[in-house]
Amino acid sequence: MIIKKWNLINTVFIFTVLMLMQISCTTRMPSDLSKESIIPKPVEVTPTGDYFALKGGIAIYVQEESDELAKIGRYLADRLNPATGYNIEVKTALNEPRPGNIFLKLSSGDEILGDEGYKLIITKKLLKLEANNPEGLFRGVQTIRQLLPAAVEFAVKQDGPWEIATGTIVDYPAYSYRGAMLDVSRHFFGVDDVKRFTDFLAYYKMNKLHLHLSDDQGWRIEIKSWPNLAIIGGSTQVGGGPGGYYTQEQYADIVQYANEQYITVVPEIDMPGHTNAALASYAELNCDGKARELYTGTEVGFSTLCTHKEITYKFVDDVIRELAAMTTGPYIHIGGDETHATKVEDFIPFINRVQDIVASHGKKVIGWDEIALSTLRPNSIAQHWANVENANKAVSQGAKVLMSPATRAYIDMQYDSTTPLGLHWAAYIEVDDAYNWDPATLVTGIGKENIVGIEAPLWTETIKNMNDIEYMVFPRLPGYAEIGWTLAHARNWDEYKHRLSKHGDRFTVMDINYYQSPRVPWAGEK
Ligand code: TNX
Repeated sequence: MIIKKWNLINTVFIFTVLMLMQISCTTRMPSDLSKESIIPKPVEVTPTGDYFALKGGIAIYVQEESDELAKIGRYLADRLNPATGYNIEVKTALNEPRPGNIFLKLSSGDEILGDEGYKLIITKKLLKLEANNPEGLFRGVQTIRQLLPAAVEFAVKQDGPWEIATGTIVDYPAYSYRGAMLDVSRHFFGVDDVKRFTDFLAYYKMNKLHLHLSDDQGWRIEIKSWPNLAIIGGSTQVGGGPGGYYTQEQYADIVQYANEQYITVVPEIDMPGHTNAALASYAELNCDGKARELYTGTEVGFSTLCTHKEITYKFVDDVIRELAAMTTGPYIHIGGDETHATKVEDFIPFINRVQDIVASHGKKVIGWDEIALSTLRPNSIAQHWANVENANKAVSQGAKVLMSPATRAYIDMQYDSTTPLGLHWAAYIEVDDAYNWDPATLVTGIGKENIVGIEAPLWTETIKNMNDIEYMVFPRLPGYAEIGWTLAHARNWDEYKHRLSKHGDRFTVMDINYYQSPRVPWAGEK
C-alpha cells in the first residue's frame, strides 16, 4: 500500500515536471524581430536582439489631446486587455512616457511613410509607434498585435509573458486600394457578420470593404424613396431563404464601424443587369411594365433595367442620392457586369449617364471592367475581373484599374476539386495560386502606374453563413493583403508560406474556420 502511494506521488511529480518542461519549451522568447511572422510583410525590419516586456500597470500614452488618437489607443487597449488580464489605460503625454509603456505619436515629415505608413521603434524600455496620420498609427497597431504571441487574441485571460522583440520597423503600402468584396445579395449576411469580416480586413491592413448590395436574388439596402426595393426585393435569397436587408441606420453602423478601422466602405448597386430584385419590386422599371418574379436560382445575365425609360434614370438618381448620403468614402460602385440582356448600344449611353449621376452626387465611379466600353470619366475606376481588352480600354482612356482577376483573386473559387463550397468556372485557386502573382505584370499593357490596387471578391451563391465565409477567406485573405501592401520583388511563396503557417494559431484563437491547405506547412506556436 505504502509502495503504491509512493508510486503515485512519484508519477504525479514526474508528470508535473514534464508538463513544466513542455510549457517552458514552448514559451516564446522573442529576440529577433526579423524572424517574426508579420503579414503583410513590412518594408524594412531592423532587429536589435532584445525584447520589450508588456507588464501589468502599463498605459498607452497618446501624444496629444486628440479624440482620434485616444480612440486608436483605446482600440489597442481593448485588444490587449482580455488576454493579458491587464487594465491598460489610455493617457496623454507630451513627451516620451516612463519606461515600460506604449507611446503613439504623430510625426509629420517622414514623406516615405505617406498616409498609411508607420514607424515602430521597440526598445527594451519603450514601444513607440509613429505615423504621419492616425490611419498609419492604426495600421501599425496591427503590427503590434501580430508581434505578440497568438494567445493575445483570446477573449479570456491567458498566461504571459507578453514580450516583443526589439528593433525598428519602417512600413508603408505599395497600393492605396487594398480590399475585399462581400456579396450580401446572393445570400444575406447580417450586421454582425459584416463587422467580423471587417475585422479580418483590418487585421491584415486592408482598407476597402466593397459590399455587393444588389443583384438578381436580393436588394439589401433600404431606399426610402423606393421602399419596395428592400421590402419585396430583399425578401429572399439563393435557395429561397428569408433574405434580409440593412435599414439605413444599420448601414450607417456598418460604415462607422469600418471607418473606425480606417476602412472605406464601397457600396455597389449593380446595373443595368443583375437587377431582377429591383424589377420584381417595381413593375415600371421593366420595359413591358410587368413586375418580374423574385429569383432564387444562380443563373446570371438574364435581367436588365429598361434603359429607354426616363423613370429608370429617376430611379437611379434617387438610389444614388440616398446611397451617396450614407457613404463617407469617395466611391460608388455601379456594377455594369454581364449585361447579356442589354444591347451594347443601350449599355454604353446608360453607363455614361449613370457616371454623370454619380458625379452629380459628389462621388467617383467604380464599375466592373465592362464599363470601359463607355466613355469613362477621368476619375472612374474599372475593376478588372475577366476581360483584358476592357481593362486596356480603360487605361487607354486614362482611367485607373482595380485588379480582381477571377483566376487569381476570386475568393469564391474552390481551392481544388474537393472543396465542399464555391465555384470553379474561373479556376481552382489554391493558397499559393492566390498569392503567386503580381498585379503590375499580370495584364500586358497595364503597369503599376495604372493600378489603384487589388480586391478579392467573395461571391456567395454557395456561401450561406459565417462559417462558410471563413473557410473561403482563410487562409487566402492574408495573401491578398500582402499583394496589395508589399511590392512583388519583396515577396516569395516559399518564404511567405512559413509566415502564413504561423498565423494558423491566430486563426484558431480567433475561432476562424480555415482551410488547412496541404501546401502550407502548418506548424505554428501554441
Ligand atoms: C461572375 S464577376 C459575376 C458574378 C458571379 C460570379 C461568380 C462578376 C463581375 N460577375 O455575378 O457571382 O461570377 O463567381
